This record gives sequence, C-alpha cells and structure tokens, in this order.
Amino acid sequence: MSGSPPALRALIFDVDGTLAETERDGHRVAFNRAFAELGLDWQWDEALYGRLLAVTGGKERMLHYWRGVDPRGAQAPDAVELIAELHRRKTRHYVDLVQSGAVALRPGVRRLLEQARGAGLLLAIATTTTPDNVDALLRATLGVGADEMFACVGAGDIVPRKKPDPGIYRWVLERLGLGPEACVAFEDSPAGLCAAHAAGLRTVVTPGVYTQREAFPEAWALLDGLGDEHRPAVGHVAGRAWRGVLDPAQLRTWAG
Ligand code: XBP
Ligand code: MG
Repeated sequence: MSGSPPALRALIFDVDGTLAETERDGHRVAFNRAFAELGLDWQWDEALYGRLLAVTGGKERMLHYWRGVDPRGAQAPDAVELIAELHRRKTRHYVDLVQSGAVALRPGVRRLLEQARGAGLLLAIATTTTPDNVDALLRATLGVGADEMFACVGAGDIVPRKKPDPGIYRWVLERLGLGPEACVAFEDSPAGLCAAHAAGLRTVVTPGVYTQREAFPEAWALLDGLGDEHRPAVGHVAGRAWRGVLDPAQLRTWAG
C-alpha cells in the first residue's frame, strides 16, 4: 500500500464572512428592516450583532435574542410563527440588498474559484445561511450561471443542526462522493472551523471583520486573506509562517 496522501479533489467554501463580508452590511441590515416592518423596537447595532453571531442561523439568532430581552414573550404559542415571518421578510431584504450591490466578494475569492475550476478541482458550498441568500450572492457577484460553478451547495435547514455541528460538511462530502482527506474547507469563524474540523477537513481560515480577534487553534492554515499580486496573504500553514498568493498549486503542495 502506498503511503502517499489522496489527491486534492475539491474545495468547500463557507459563504458568510468567507466568500464575502455579508454580515455587517447585509444580514444585520436585513434583520433590522424586518424588525421595523413588524413594529418591533429591536435594533441590532454593529457591536451587538457581533456578539449575536455566536448563534448561527438567522431564526436561531432571533430566538436567542428574544429570550434575552423578553423571556416570557419568546415562550408564547405564536413565537415560532413570528420568528418564521420575520425570517421570510429578512431574507427578502437580504436578497434585495445583495442584488443592489451592497456586498462584494472578498479579495482573491473570484480568482481562486476560477483557478480551481481551471485546475480541475470541484467547488462546493457548506453554509448555515438560507439557499435564496446563496443564490442571490453568487449571481450578484459572479454573474448569471454562477451556481453552475459549484458541484454541490449545502445550505440552511437542509441539515437539522447548524454549525458548529459538522452535519452540513458531512452532507456536502456525501453529495460529492469524497472523503474529507480529498478536500480543503475555507472558513472565517470559530463555529465554522469547528464544523469543518469535526468533519475531518483540513481548513484554511481567513478571519473577517467580526472574527479577526478569535483564536483558531484547529486551523490547518490561518491567513489574513487569499492574497493577490498586489497584496500577498500573510499567516501560518501547518505551524509554519507563509506569505504569498493562495492558488490551487499551493494548496496541492500543502495537501501533499
Ligand atoms: C452564517 C450565519 C447565517 C447568517 C444568517 O454562518 O450564521 O445564519 O448570519 O443567515 P456561517 P439566515 O458563515 O458559519 O455559515 O438568516 O439565512 O439563517
Ligand atoms: Mg462564516
């Protein structure tokens, strides 16, 4: 039996915070618009929203907040329906915001996606966010037909538990028909890293505006971005300092 590791076959991307900085100017604004529409006096400022991100999933996040400010109201029989209605409205607002160009891809993301496809790697998505949000973001930033770039999109309630549970990564791996050792995941948050790591994936972490002060002890690579020719990425890979532009050849070298 050969001792060589399996070849790298696929890259699996988180969406929020990883492909794009969607949270502060996208999701947060959309939540606030939904609250105002239904006459709630809830207002999530940037700092509060940063703390609430510890709870993944929009419905789960709203229920967590409600329990904090009004525990009795959050237990009422119609609470679940109100959360569902808020979330439908929030999703509409988020899609509108993304379609209006409120959110851009992070530097190097488009380049890496295109290079990876050119290099014969499969692309996939594993995210807790709602599928409509993923469609809107991919179309607005990568153009019509963008979803065809991805062999598999795992999103939202398709699994019963959201990150940090590894379910969404396991679901994607099963659809791809690949083991975790043939893939690399890309994440931005502790919950996302926990999910990917628990699914057995080597994970490149590129922290974003809300996660740059977090520790990521289980990251395979921890970089300040993907890098481009004008601004190389800086960070560590498997415990060693690294500086450069992350591309499929580099990933294959590390994976090997
Ligand atoms: C992203 C999330 C999402 C969005 C909201 O986490 O937690 O819940 O904030 O999306 P990750 P929905 O980047 O780890 O996937 O409102 O559609 O749930
Ligand atoms: Mg994320």
